[in-house]
Amino acid sequence: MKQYLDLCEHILHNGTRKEDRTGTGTLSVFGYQMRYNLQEGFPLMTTKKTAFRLIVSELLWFIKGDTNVQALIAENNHIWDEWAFAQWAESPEYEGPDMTDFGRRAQKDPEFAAIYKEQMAVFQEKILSDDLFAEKYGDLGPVYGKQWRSWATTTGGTIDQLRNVIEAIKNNPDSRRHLVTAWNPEFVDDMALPPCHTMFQFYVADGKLSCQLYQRSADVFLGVPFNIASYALLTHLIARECGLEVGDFVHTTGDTHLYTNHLDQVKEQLAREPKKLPTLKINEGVESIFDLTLGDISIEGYDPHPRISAPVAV
Ligand code: UFP
Repeated sequence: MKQYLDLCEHILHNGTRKEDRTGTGTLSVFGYQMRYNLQEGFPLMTTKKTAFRLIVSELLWFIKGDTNVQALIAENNHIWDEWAFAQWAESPEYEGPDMTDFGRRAQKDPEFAAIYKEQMAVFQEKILSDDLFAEKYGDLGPVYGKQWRSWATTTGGTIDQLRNVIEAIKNNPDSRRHLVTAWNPEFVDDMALPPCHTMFQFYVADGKLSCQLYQRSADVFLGVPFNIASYALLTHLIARECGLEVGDFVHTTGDTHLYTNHLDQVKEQLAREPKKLPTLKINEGVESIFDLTLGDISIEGYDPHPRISAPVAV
């Protein structure tokens, strides 16, 4: 994962101080590209432990076209909880303590953090036990799953971009139109978070499938390790579906930033020696990408340096 460490170095040396939506402050560069040859191993961070299980669970959730956090919470995956929680905390139905600006306040005020944690536990329990509640507050709007699998058309129909791209790769591999886009301008304002990974394209050459992602906004310390592994996994899954080997994952990023409260953690990571990349294992008994579940995908030979924690900018 030298490419990733080079990116961190590049931002530390060349990044411009830039304010951002979260009020945290960043060091940022605009426009960067990394390339991972997926034949050389699975690109999961070895210089810090990264939760592969969460990456698999989220990707399969996108692939199924789901946009409700209920299924994620049921798999003990909490990466989208805050966005759904906000919908409940801001609704007239919410009767607990004031949760205004809960993300930032919880980071600064331990007393509030404990109250927030309690309310979040109540929320998670309600999402799991009450389907009507989950329908109302667990849905994140027309986020990735919706755009990938059922993009709404002007004539009242839907487009299954993912299924279509798989068919196109199988039937017309040389096409230069193997694209899936999550950035739907009509609905961006209805989404809990406008898509960060906005568009991806597949490319077939020499029997190998490559994928390039355009990511408009990239939190290099916390988000990017997940994003790389997620799209590497997607490339493996689509290649398998289409009877192809894997080629490269090309990661192109727009506003590419390190939050200023992640700099010590980045330096700690940079001081570590990368290890051998792990390998991906997929249950051969399941044929279709649409039938895979969490237990069907695993990683072997993953022996990373320990986790490095850092505050999430919200
Ligand atoms: N972010 C990522 N990758 C993701 C994701 C979010 O890096 O997959 F969902 C980061 C980028 C940015 C923030 O720091 O989350 C989103 O904020 P904004 O919408 O203001 O770009």
